[in-house]
Amino acid sequence: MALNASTISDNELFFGHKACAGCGGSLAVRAALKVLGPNAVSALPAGCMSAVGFNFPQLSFANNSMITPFAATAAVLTGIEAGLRAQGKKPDDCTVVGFAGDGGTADIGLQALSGAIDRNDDVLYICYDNEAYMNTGIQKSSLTPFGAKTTTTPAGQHVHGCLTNKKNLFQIVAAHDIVYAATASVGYLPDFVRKVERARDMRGTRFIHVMAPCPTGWGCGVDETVDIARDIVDTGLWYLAEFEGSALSGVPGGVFKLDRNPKEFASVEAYLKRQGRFRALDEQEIAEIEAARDAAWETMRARWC
Ligand SMILES: Cc1ncc(C[n+]2csc(CCOP(=O)(O)OP(=O)(O)O)c2C)c(N)n1
Repeated sequence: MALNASTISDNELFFGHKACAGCGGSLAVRAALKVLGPNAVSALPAGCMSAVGFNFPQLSFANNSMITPFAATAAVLTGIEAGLRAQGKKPDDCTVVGFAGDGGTADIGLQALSGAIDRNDDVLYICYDNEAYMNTGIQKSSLTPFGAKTTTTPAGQHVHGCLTNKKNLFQIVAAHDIVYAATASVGYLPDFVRKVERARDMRGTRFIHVMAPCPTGWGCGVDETVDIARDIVDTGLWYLAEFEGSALSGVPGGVFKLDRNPKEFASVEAYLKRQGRFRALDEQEIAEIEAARDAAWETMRARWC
């Protein structure tokens, strides 16, 4: 019998998704949608989450959701929000939310995101960061960290993976004086859930940048996702923070806050060594990564604490 929407019941439609085992991105999307509920309207650009979530008849989104052009996540969110407003829907009842990868956010989608923040459109934008263009086979994005091997930053005898540093997306977004921005990690899920709840209950543009490991691209075990997502925070290579813009904090330029300020960091070397993508790094490069971490924390502690 041919499969189409009229021959399939609602229950049969929601079979789950097609993500790789251990996918951190799908964990982030699932947790966020549990907070936002069935009335949320979501938009996803080309990337893993749209590729694995919309395989008819195995659709995994139980809320209204659509795929956007790669560069247009935030612009489509703007349109959805205007449409819901025209229909008389109350923003408190249905969050308009985007889920885009690091490539779709920090590279190709950045100008659309910047425009939405500038207009202060009433939307929530969640970037799940797996540190590369994973859906097309692990190419470097501007959020790929120094030293990571990808198909476009190979590791060989002379060059050991990615030569550039991770772009500071959180601070780029905060520099817009956005209402609310936060960083998070699927390794600290209650913290992420709390931030989604906070963002849900605010109006204007809100942004959450959540670290979401990808075992396929990172070269780690499929049962290590959550542990590695904790480890990256514990090593200080990622951080949990919030920014409240001037509209929320009343302070010109806004206020940054560190949600976790570890007295001691976990071993960077151990974190790097458990992932195949960093296998080629030598001692000096590992020391450089540690030094960059220390410099970043010195600045954050001096300015935000
Ligand atoms: C304009 C355009 N360029 C390139 C592509 C091909 N493409 C589809 S998904 C993807 C990778 C997306 O990477 P990211 O945004 O980091 O999300 P992830 O796949 O890691 O979830 C690319 C390059 C496209 N769909 N549209």
